Amino acid sequence: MRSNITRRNLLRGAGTAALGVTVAGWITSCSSVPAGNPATGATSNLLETAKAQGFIRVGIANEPPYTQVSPDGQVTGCEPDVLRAVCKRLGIDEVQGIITPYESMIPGLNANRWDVIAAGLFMKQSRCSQILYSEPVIVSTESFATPKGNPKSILTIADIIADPDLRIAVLPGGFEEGVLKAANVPANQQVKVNDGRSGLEALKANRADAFMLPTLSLKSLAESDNSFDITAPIEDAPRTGSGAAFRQGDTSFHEAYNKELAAFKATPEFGEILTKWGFDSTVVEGVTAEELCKTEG
Ligand code: 6CS
Repeated sequence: MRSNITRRNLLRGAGTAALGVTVAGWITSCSSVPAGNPATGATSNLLETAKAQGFIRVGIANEPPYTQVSPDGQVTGCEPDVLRAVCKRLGIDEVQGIITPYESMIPGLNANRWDVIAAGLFMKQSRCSQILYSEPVIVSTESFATPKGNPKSILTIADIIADPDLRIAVLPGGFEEGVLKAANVPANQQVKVNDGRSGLEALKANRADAFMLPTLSLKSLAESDNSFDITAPIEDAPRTGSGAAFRQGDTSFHEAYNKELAAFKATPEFGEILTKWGFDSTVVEGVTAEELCKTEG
């Protein structure tokens, strides 16, 4: 499926700290959607504004298969493809992708740098208390990447806790970091890496003994790098999933989106998108955001 996001629609947000470093050639007008404010009760009309301007801005990561940006700037991946399909049903023709680290996604959303997150930002208590998640689109698992043969036999979080000499690479502010923190894995056993490729580099350079990332993300990395093994899904990592995420003041958009998402899930296209990106669309059936928002961390 070719996205209708053209090269000009991809911006690179370097995170709220750097405030909007954008990549020349992909700059396009940013929407000026007034954010709602749950504290004052002010609500925005994101839906009408986005329909009127013809686009909505989405925070993404570029971590296939959840989000993928091709060399010519095409923004796809499981979550943006579902977002695009549901937004079209809402009368919003285009989504503009803004690449940003996971740790910046919620601050950037609440700073009105983008209007929605569709990046596989997994649901958990600390996130669900800050933003409004749609009902889940995917439920997925976590694995470890290890050197070939998994020489340190790292299969579970418990294995890491049992050996203080083990070092685990994780993304800063990522779901995996939260899992290690909830399991009381000491900070000195955690090696912070910026993305999938730098996690694999940490393994190769022997700066980490394993790298924790979603199973399907590691499988995507393995398509172009055969230097590592991938464990089975980590048994003592919590199950969770993701969907689109909105500002708490955008309640009317959130409601309209969920209604259209439920209708879209009943169409063959939903399953086609998930299958294309390697997800099993049946796994999310019957799973709710309320349930996944109980995930610790
Ligand atoms: O929710 C997160 O923070 C994690 N989600 C994905 C798709 N990859 C890594 C990230 O830490």
